[in-house]
Amino acid sequence: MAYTRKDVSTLTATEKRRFVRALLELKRRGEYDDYVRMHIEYYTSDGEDGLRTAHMAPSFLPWHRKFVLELERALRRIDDSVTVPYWDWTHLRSARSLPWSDDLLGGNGRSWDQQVTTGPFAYREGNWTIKENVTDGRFLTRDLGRARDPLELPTRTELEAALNDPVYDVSPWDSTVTRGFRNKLEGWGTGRGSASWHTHNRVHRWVGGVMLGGASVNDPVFWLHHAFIDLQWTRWQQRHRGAAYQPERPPARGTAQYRRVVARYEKLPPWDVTPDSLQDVSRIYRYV
Ligand code: CU1
Ligand code: CU1
Repeated sequence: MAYTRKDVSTLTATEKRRFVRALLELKRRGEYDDYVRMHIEYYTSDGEDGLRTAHMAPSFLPWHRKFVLELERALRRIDDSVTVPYWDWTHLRSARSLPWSDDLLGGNGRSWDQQVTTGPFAYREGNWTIKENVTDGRFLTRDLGRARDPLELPTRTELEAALNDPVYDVSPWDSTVTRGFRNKLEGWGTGRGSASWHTHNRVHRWVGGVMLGGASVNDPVFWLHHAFIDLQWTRWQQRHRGAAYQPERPPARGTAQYRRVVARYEKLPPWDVTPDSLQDVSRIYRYV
């Protein structure tokens, strides 16, 4: 039986408590930081050599689908009632709405050092010390809406524009493409500053703090954000029946993207799965 992932605004008090408790237990065991490390390790961009898997590439969606699934499996080994909820930022658009409540992820960072001081992940609670990629401090940081230079969350219209694109991705399969569902959702744009951050990327910018870089997994909102991104892939498939992951075949030897992207039937590192095998997960979970 497939389990369900819920909209965070529909969680009961008990569901919130159990989700938080499972995250804290995973952190206490030292396993949570393995996920932070893995995300840092796979943070390869266009400008670097080598295979891109997690970002700026077609496999952005299957990579994060598998990544959330692995985390969710670890949480469910601790408490089998737990699933990763999703944050629909087209509806929950304020720093005072969910998921920023004291009984879930806690609130904004304080003004002078962006330190989160409320909720279960506040440093002073002693259960959420940042261990990977510590630059400014060992505490969780946020700057919701970016106080000094305010920024809005992406709109429903922007998300719809991504969902309406019937093509999954196009050559050269990187952060520069302007067509295709994948980059319209991942959100690499042209121009400078906030005008160039769209959809998925813009949400990372809006949350700020540790969510800005490769160590973004240090903020548990990462999972709620990526569950919602993952839901968009499912919606896109429903809207464009028969459309599938691209590229179907690997870029040819001698071309710029040779060995830089994962094709539909190739292995998606670090796992022994292909993008094709991750296209339909309806037997594992579904969204409500
Ligand atoms: Cu990522
Ligand atoms: Cu992300």
